[in-house]
Amino acid sequence: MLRLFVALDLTAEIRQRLAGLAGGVPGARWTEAENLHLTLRFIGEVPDDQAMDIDAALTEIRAPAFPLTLDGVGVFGSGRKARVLWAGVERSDALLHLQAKIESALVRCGLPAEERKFSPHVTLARLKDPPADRVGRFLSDRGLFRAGPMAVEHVTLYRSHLGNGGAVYEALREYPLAE
Ligand code: 2AM
Repeated sequence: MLRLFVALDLTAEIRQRLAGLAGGVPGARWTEAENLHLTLRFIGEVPDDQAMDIDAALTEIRAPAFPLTLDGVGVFGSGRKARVLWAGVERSDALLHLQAKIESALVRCGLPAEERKFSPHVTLARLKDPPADRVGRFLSDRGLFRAGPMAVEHVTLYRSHLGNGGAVYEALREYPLAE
């Protein structure tokens, strides 16, 4: 079995900018700069032969390259139930189009359709019982964050290895987007 997800890679420059947002929230587990990415579709555990079908289906996707700009920061959950701090993405029809193509390709491979609406974000930190005032201060201090635009020229199929020190992401394959 392999635990898979499809994501957009970010440039080293943008990852450094994002890593620079870290700090100020007690108990937050900040994503390492090299692990920062934008998930397009979490797949989860699949058997090896289905992973091969997924690879073939992703190879078939035809979608144009596009510019991506990160914009603002936010939180999933609220108060002491805040779970994730994230950087947001400027609205992009090309991104939504690409994500929809990936979703339908994966459903054709036999995966259950994703029921949650796609909300593009880059996870900056995972939280556990954070002090609400510190989360609020993080959001107001970093609210003007913007980075990019960067050219999105491929999508990446990742394997996630779960371990005690947190998940390790292994890039299995890149699928180019059209010029
Ligand atoms: P995230 O985008 O909010 O960080 C690998 O685990 C990636 O898949 C992460 O970026 C993670 O969330 C995303 N993901 C989405 N749904 C998930 C789930 N049910 N379990 C684990 N990761 C999930």
